[in-house]
Amino acid sequence: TIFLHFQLLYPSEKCGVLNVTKITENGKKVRKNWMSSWTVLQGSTLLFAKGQTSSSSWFGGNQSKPEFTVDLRGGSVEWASKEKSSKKHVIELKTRQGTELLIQSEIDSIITDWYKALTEAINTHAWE
Ligand code: I3S
Repeated sequence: TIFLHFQLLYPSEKCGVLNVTKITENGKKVRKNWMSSWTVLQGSTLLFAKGQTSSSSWFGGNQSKPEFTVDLRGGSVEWASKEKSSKKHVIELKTRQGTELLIQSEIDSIITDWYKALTEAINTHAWE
């Protein structure tokens, strides 16, 4: 499957299951649709694959197609304000293309690690 091949060709720097929703797409506000998503950070690309909840399912090969990808170059991350979401531990990710995402985990340490990893990826690839 595409996702498995991507995994083998480009080993990920970070991956895990996060709750994700878009709030803006190409500058336009869209309705929230929180979903649990297998998330992979590879270089300046962040991939989301719907329905990936365990690593064993990679090898099953079903549903491993990336749902969407985000180009982090020129983007920004910050902790989301209370107006953006009532959930705890929410990161707001803005892309240069005008897409805004909220990324959340119930687990404090997991989301803190993602915050660091995303910030680092954005800084590392800023001049590409
Ligand atoms: O920012 P909002 O509109 O209060 O976001 C909530 C809604 O999207 C809600 O769904 P409905 O479209 O059926 O109203 C979601 O179930 C909630 O999770 C959203 O709020 P949080 O605070 O969880 O991001």
